[in-house]
Amino acid sequence: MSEPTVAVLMGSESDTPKLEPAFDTLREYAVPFEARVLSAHRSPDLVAEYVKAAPSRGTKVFVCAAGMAAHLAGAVAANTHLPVIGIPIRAGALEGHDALLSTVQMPPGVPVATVAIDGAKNAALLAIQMLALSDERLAGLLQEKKRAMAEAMAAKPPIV
Ligand code: RP5
Repeated sequence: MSEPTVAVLMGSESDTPKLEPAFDTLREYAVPFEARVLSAHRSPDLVAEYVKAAPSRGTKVFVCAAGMAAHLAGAVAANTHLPVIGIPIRAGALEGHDALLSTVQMPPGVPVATVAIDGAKNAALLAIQMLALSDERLAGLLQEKKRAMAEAMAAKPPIV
């Protein structure tokens, strides 16, 4: 099995359905990944251990999803020089607004590139765009997709 170039981490099993679009997108581009449940609050030592070992396993980008007082992406970013993309998950009484603010408002020095609430597909695409900086196959595929998107829009008939 190939090494996981992208590590997709989530705070709870209950987040899994929200991450399906990320899994589908990474598969579509044939990017090797693994997905793990690791909680910044429930298993902080495991998070640090996993993140520190990840570069030696071939990981280049982290995608981290969590809901409520989400701090998984921040906790991961605290332990690595690799890029971290955060997905705030819609969950609990505040329906993702809490997770959005916890994920996006990182203090200076420890960035987390935050996508929309439940924005798993864009998180995967952003990870692929980062990898494409040094991967011509991925760069070519991304360009093809952009062209196809523009063509599909141009082919739409007028509404009225
Ligand atoms: C967060 O709390 C998880 O990422 C999840 O979105 C939320 C609820 O977790 P569970 O109580 O369903 O495990 O840590």
